[in-house]
Amino acid sequence: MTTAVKTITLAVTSMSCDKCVETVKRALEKVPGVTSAEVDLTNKRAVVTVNSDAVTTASLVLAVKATGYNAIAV
Ligand SMILES: [Cu+2]
Repeated sequence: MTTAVKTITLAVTSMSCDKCVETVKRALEKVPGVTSAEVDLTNKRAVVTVNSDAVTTASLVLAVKATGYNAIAV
């Protein structure tokens, strides 16, 4: 089994507190193939580590949008 590890960085807008960060982080980590997500409130960035090429930036953006926040690829 091969494991492709890569990171995808997103800009996440409209987060205002640690609870937002937690919500976005949990949503991202629920996406199949995501091994971890680090969400930074100050820089409004999410760095997502994935172990599958099946995980796309678009699918991560959708996962964030489903929580009510907005994300764009950077
Ligand atoms: Cu908040």
